[in-house]
Amino acid sequence: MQIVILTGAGISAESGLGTFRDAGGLWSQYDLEEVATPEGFARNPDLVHAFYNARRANCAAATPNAAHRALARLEAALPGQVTLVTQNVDDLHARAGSRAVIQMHGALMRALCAECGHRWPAPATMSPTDRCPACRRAATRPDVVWFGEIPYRMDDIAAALDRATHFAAIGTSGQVWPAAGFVKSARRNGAHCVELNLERSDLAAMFHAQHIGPATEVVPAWVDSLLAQGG
Ligand code: BJW
Repeated sequence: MQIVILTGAGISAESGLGTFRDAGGLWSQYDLEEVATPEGFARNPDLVHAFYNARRANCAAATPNAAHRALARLEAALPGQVTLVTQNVDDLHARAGSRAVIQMHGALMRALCAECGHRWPAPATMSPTDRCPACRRAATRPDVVWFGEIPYRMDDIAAALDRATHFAAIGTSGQVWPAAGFVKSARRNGAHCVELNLERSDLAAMFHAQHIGPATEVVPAWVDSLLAQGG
């Protein structure tokens, strides 16, 4: 069994972290062009840093929930057979005990120098005048992937999708590419594809089955059923 799991903001919703596109989500409060594009950052770095500083504080105060913990349990029970790809920039999978996590949209808790590419643990509060510890230039930014930028570790993800026998998308609306295309790739390669979400997503027809409900309920139950199949 080779299982690829894609998670989105919905898995962290019950830990108190906001989703993007649900009613009351981040994109109803902020203009994504202003806070999640390189052009927005160039126009107003103070605003963008304030947006991510607040989210970093929320993330630090949040704790992993039963869905994060269930995925860590799955990885521990099936060593070498689980690839966890998350679009989330929070660190709740790692704090729940998952080891092999691909954070394709980066990490809130890391800083990146836009000039020299150096990465380091982000301070709680970042500002446009912060200097890179390696090259000393004031070109620091959150190490997250904005619209128009290329997500991380796409080669590793493509290789995992190529060998997948099972694919699960958890708590993601399927509206952002390239992650929205993963189900099609996995399915083309013969994987059994399931969606776990509060509601059917825009991509629902691409999946063989749905598990509808809050992640803290449907994810542990799905993990139990996979392990009962013999792993
Ligand atoms: C629950 C729940 C509970 C709630 N239990 N479920 C035109 C057409 C097609 C594509 C494009 C286009 N124009 C531009 C593009 C490409 C663009 C794109 O996709 N745009 C779309 C808006 C159309 N994509 C990009 O630019 C990407 N780069 C790219 O394509 O590069 C080219 C390239 C790729 C590959 C190889 C080579 C070249 C980059 C995308 C970067 C996205 N960045 C963000 C911000 C990151 C930093 C941050 O966090 O601030 O990533 S945007 C935001 O959306 C964030 C998320 O990771 C991402 C996905 O959101 P997610 O996780 O799905 O959240 P929601 O809120 O949408 O959904 C929540 C779901 O949870 C819902 O379904 C709920 O029902 C559910 N839920 N509570 C279970 N308790």
